[in-house]
Amino acid sequence: MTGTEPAQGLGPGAPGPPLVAVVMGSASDLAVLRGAVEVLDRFGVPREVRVLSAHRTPGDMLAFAHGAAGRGLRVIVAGAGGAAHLPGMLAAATTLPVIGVPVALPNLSGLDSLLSIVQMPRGVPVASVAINGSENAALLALRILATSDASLSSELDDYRLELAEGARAQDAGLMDDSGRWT
Ligand code: C2R
Repeated sequence: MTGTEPAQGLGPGAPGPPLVAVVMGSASDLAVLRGAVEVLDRFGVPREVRVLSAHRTPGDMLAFAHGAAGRGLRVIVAGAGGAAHLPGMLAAATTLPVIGVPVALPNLSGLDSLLSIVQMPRGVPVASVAINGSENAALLALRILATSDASLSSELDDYRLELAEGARAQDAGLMDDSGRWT
């Protein structure tokens, strides 16, 4: 993946210079990170998608991190599994906010990834979402962008109301006509 061409069934994304980068340690993480890409596309926010690894391609990863802010990126979503050093190493090399997505691998079910991401040393912050929670990582990135984008902020408000409507519909679906739980 280069970030400029559609990869493995991902569409091209919204047009324009990317504001959010979705980065993963391996293409095997795409099944999880796809959710983040879909959320960004739904809100029409330009994004790029990269495979970069602190372990396998440390030079490429550092070059990406050093150039990210200068290219206009505002937030980095970084997913990795196992010894998930990628989000922390990106955060070490840029001041852009980095949101980590712990990817679950079979052996330790993602607890290893989660702890690798959240246990950062003082001074080098990385946010984390739940194991495999890539949609929330994208939504958090959108909330960061929305602090300086009123139109995006109002779209996120609409989304919140949509969620509430869905929950109310579930609630209503569980009650019989007399308002009792079925
Ligand atoms: P493969 O499936 O390619 O063997 O990768 C990836 O994120 C993936 O979940 C297995 C797992 O290794 C992870 N990986 C990292 C890093 N690079 C790759 N955690 C890194 O730099 O942190």
